[in-house]
Amino acid sequence: MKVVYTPAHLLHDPHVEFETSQVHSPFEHIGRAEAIRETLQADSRFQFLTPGEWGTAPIEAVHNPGLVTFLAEGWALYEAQHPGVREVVPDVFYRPALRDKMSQGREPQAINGRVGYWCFETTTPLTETTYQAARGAVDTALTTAQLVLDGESSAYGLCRPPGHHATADLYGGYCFFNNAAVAAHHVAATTGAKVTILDVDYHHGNGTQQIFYDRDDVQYVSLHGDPARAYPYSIGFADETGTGRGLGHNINYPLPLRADDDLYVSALADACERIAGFGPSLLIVSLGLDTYITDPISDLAVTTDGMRRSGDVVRQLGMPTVVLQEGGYDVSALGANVQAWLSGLGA
Ligand code: Q9C
Ligand code: ZN
Repeated sequence: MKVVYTPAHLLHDPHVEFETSQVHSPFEHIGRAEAIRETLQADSRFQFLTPGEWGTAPIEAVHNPGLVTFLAEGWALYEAQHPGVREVVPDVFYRPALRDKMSQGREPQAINGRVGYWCFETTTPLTETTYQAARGAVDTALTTAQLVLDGESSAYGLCRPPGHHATADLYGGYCFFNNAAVAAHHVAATTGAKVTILDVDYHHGNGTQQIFYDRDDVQYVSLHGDPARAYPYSIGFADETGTGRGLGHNINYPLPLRADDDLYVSALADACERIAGFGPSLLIVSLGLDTYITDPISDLAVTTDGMRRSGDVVRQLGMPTVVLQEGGYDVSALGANVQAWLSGLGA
């Protein structure tokens, strides 16, 4: 199986994360992607290649161009006003309700205001070179999709930073650009084909759901920790099924605490029946390994064998499959879990 990887991810190297009302070292760090790279490079079934450059047009087909501009220039403008700052995190969030009864707000002019306009939470620091890393992750996703369009039955893109929490207008949840959404839209728009995004990250992919919620050409199917207890808390419920033309094309499987391999694989088999019913020409998997039993920020109980079984269930769909890396924070097991999942898929 071909693997797309770029060292550009090393350019996103935040030193702190403000989470659970504490400052700690980031869960989402460069060692994650390097652990996956080392495991797959030691396995002769995987051949590595670097992504091509796709520019900003495929990104701006999904995201607000203002978000792209902000991520490209925001750190330097902020640092100019706050010399010596290493990573930028908002301290004032733009909340539309602040302007209740007034005209709709617009992007603030002051850089401190702009950060809180484009970012929705505190765990996603913007560093001097984050933008280049985020662009590299999108290039990785697009190149991986192109490999499958060109005839590979499956391919894996080692995207970092991840993407599925980024909405059309907002970054957060360790995500800047929605890699899977950019790839899915690019395939749907350029080939006219139907695409499914199957999201198996522990966290609901609120960004991906938002981007495709009113569309009937891209189906979104997600298995995740129930938002009644799990991040992102306000989205990912089973009754969110799409709107307008998109009605019926958004499918959520909120999962209970400590869901084990059998429960997980049976929910995934159900999800795959819904995917087969939609009949896409291409499947994109948002692959998070934070469903793993010892993941430090999650609460499911999937084992490495459960990862292999999951890949096997997806293989049985028999669809051209683009696998893109999302979360997974038990770094000691991350490489083996990706390897197991891709082995199940038929690597
Ligand atoms: N106290 C991905 O897996 N922190 N993002 C949650 C809960 C953010 C996870 C805070 C988790 C984001 C791609
Ligand atoms: Zn996650």
